[in-house]
Amino acid sequence: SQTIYLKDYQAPAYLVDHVALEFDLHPTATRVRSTVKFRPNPNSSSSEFFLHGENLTLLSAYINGAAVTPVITEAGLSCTVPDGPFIWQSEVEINPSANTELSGLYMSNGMFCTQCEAEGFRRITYYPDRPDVMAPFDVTIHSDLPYALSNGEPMRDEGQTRRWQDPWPKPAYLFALVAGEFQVVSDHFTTASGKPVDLNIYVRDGDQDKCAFALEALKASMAWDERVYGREYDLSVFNIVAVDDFNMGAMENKGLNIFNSSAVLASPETTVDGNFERIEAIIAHEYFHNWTGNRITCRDWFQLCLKEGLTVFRDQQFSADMRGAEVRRIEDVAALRGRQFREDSGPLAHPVRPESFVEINNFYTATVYEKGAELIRMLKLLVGDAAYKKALDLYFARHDGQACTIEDWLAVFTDVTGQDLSQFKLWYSQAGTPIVTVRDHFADGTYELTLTQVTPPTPGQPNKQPLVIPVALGLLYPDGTEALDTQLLVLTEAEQSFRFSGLHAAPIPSLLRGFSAPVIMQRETRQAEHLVQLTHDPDLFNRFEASRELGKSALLAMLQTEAAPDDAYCGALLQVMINEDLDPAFRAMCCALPGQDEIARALAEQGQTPDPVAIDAAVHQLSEHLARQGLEALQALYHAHQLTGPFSPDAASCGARALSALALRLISHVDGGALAAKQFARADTMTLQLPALGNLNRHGQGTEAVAQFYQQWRHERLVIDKWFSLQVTTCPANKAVAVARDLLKHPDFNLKNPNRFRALIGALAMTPAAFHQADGSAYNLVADQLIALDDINPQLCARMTTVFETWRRYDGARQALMRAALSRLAAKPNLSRDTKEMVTRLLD
Ligand code: BAL
Ligand code: ZN
Repeated sequence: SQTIYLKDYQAPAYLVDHVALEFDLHPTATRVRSTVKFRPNPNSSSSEFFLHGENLTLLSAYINGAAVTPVITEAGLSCTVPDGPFIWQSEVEINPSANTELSGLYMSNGMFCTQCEAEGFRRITYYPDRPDVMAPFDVTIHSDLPYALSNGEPMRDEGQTRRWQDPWPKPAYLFALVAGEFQVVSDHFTTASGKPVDLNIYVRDGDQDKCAFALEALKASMAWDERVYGREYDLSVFNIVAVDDFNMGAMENKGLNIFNSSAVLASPETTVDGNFERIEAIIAHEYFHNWTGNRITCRDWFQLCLKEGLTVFRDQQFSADMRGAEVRRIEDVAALRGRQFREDSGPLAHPVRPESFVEINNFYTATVYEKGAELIRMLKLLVGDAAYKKALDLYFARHDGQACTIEDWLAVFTDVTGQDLSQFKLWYSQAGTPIVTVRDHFADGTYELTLTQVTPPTPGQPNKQPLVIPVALGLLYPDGTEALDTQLLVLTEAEQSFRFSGLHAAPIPSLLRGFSAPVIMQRETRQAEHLVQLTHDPDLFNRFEASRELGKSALLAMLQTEAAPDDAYCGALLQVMINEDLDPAFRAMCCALPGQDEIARALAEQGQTPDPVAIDAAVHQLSEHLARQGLEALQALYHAHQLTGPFSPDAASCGARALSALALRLISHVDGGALAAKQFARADTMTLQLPALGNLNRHGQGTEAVAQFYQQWRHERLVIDKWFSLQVTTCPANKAVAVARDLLKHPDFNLKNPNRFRALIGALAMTPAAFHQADGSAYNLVADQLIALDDINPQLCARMTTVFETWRRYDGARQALMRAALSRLAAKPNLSRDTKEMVTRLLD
């Protein structure tokens, strides 16, 4: 397999002025005719004509109307072409039914559907399939199916021939086509300048009652982007299609977003609160791509963070406005740490802008997306809100219709502020999570704070330079009063000291408020200070941090010294839980115990070897202790936060339900599931039903309810995904492999459906105590399934190998078992390029 390098980028030899595509749709023999107007690129010295193409049968090819015979390889074709502009025409045949990779044109439940990002278009026809070649597309579809959709504006319907015109030049990865039988749910939006837009969601029959929430989220996103970024929609129609078989969450194709059905369909009966939040964010994310991704795209795939980091940042801003900035920030940081810090500390660590890849699909990562968004958040903090807005206005004005780079992006900030961003730019090229160590000293009314930054080595990058790290700091007095309002310290060197005078007592530093930089802050644990912060820090994020630190200390003490559960910590949590001055959503987040993977990571950061089975036992013990200590308060809390009236997924209602769910989960440790059984019996929404079932199963009371749940929901695919996951994540950890083995035999298990595969295999692998059973049985089960999946869907298989990315954290026996499982996968005959790249990086 060939490695591709950023430094080798060459401008395309030919540009495209126009593309016309004509499809004769057929499940096993679709014909695609293309007519492409090429002209030599004045900015390229090459005249070599190469078109990407994979798995295509070329039937005919013409240049300026004369038949030609190109040289064909596995990757594409080359051909002699005239000097000057010319017209290329070709006809190919493809087989959508045989396409289990879900890249290119494929079938899902009898419908035709496409996924072209990153390099799927070359599986549809021969074309320069690279994002810096942008062109307007005309699409004609011949099919007897009731609906046939593509990008842009619909032209007049001519019976079984449907035509679409997309006036906005776009790269091939944004092409989309969908055809099938659908139910359509519609709405309208009028843009700020008064242009009407038809909004449609196309779904399978039976799902039409699950579209209302997504439509509302879409309208809110459209209005938000006008208000906050001054970006209006630019077509008369915006279509969304829900597809059951889809590798990603969703895809931002111009005017025709295609969604994994799990990322768009929602109803109170079938969807939990967390799904509503996720759907709202993904709808916004894909919509926002219309400007950050589509109108301004990436020059090459190394620049992926240009559109993804910025669009994630924009969807985070949107969700903060919709649901509360502080609570959303806590969730976003928890996700960043859970996925990106994990990635950054292991063999898969890579820069936000990678410098090489074998298969670009392997770089749709938490680092590119979530850390990419953190870089933009830091940039905004460093230049200020007003300059950020000016820079974005300049970005849109200067680069509309272009394929850009990170250099272009940073240049608008430099041009607006005059700031030299060369050191900041290191964030894009240097992998790894910086560790900032804190030392402090107080004497004679002066507090001195010394911060040291070190970024540990990552694959291919042994030596790191100091980064620009914005540290938002406040100071508290030991009685909880404020000694210093939030200030922004900017670290640029390996070590820097800061002094604060005129203080009447040694202060408590409230560091990295709002998580102002994606770093690990290390400071000697001081329980008394964290207890003050937990109740007094004006920065809610740092209250949450204090709770995390206390929780980690309590659990580490139990694991390392067999200490008893920490009463002071439990007492403090119960105080927060019942504090009516605080938002219930915040209380629920702040008072959940740290996740098990977080504890394992904390141990690894201290140079110790985590035992996931012991961590699971300690978390259970601590939960039970907390529940016994606060049983009456928890019962009162549970009952006080039962909502009456019709279900609403708004932030306040979700918060109340989250708090009562936390109470129920703790109470179940004492009553063995009695209250959960009552909730399960009366639940009329999934947000009530699913956690009740989880608690029953966690305490050995789930058998009947699990069967009943299946009977109730067997016709709802997305609910059955939950049913698969729940059984492996809530059974005793040492039973999970046996449960998973049984479920693999269930008639509803299907290796070809990515959601179902993740629901069972992904869930097992992401449950630490189940996955890390000392006998290696879960590693083997996952490896067996990945070996079976690789031929069917290499992209998903490669993605799922990341469940092994933390293998170096564990003891020698577990390491050997994980290496053996990965080596078995590596040895599979005809291993895909996708999976091969991943196992090579994992084992290196
Ligand atoms: N561009 C791939 C899906 C997404 O990030 O929206
Ligand atoms: Zn995106």
